[in-house]
Amino acid sequence: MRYAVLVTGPAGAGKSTFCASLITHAQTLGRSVHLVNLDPAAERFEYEPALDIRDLINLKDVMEELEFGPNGGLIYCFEYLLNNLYWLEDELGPYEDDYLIIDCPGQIELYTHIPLLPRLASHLSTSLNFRVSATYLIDSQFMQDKSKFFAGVMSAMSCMLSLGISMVCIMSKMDLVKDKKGRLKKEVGRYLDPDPGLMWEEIKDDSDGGSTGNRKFDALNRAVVGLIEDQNLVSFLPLDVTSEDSVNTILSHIDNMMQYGEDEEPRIPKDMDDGDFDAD
Ligand SMILES: Nc1nc2c(ncn2[C@@H]2O[C@H](COP(=O)(O)OP(=O)(O)OP(=O)(O)O)[C@@H](O)[C@H]2O)c(=O)[nH]1
Ligand SMILES: [Mg+2]
Repeated sequence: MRYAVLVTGPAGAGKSTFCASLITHAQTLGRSVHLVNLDPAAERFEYEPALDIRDLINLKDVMEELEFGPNGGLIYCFEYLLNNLYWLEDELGPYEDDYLIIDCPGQIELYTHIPLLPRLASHLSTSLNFRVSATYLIDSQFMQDKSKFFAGVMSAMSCMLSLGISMVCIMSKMDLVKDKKGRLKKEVGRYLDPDPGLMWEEIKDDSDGGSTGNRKFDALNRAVVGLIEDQNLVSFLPLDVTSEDSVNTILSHIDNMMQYGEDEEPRIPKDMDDGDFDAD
């Protein structure tokens, strides 16, 4: 069985740093994982990618030759990749029984405007037989008030719905939001496993106290909270790349999501194993 984790999130959220720390950690566990770079604008990596979109197409060349800007160039690179999927298949050929960590670009255009990454995820799972999952990283420094929290959750949800695969949400750079005693700052901790309903009440109270014009957003805010609750996408795993435990917890969640290793050892259902199941 082959596994692939798409590491997504806005520009600068810490995706490449997280990929490197996952690889370091997997190596200490004696596991074989490979880095795949899908960012044609990437500069350098802590680990050499086993597969790199820059070997197929280079953003700088596209921008120069076709006179595209950076975002148009990026879309062109992805369309080129999707039109040349044989390259991906050839490159992935030797990686049987493997675990790929795929560093993705952050531009939302690739997810929602033109669903290029969703098409790639679907190709990996249906044609190339991978079990595919995703992580979505949000920088903890941007999660310090309610409106940014809602904006962040909406962007994560948009990514999850467009990819159509299981996803864990991660709040990155937690080492930067600790106080001098190493404790997590209260306002950030609150957003890790929040109650959107309670936040809605607070937003409502804020707008009642402030300009009455904001009241017209009550129904919209309530609908957004309802959506977030329905999708069950309200908790974030904290990522502190300086802590092995933190990286380990996240890797276990990802493994669990893809049922990593479960095919190798068939499991006996718990209730048949604990003795209170009588065959007679
Ligand atoms: N303190 C701290 N800094 C971090 C952490 N993760 C990333 N950074 C810093 O944040 C910046 C962006 O990190 P990257 O890993 O390049 O982020 P990215 O999401 O790959 O960025 P793009 O590829 O440009 O979208 C770099 O300067 C990193 O050193 C972290 O966990 N803690
Ligand atoms: Mg990066």
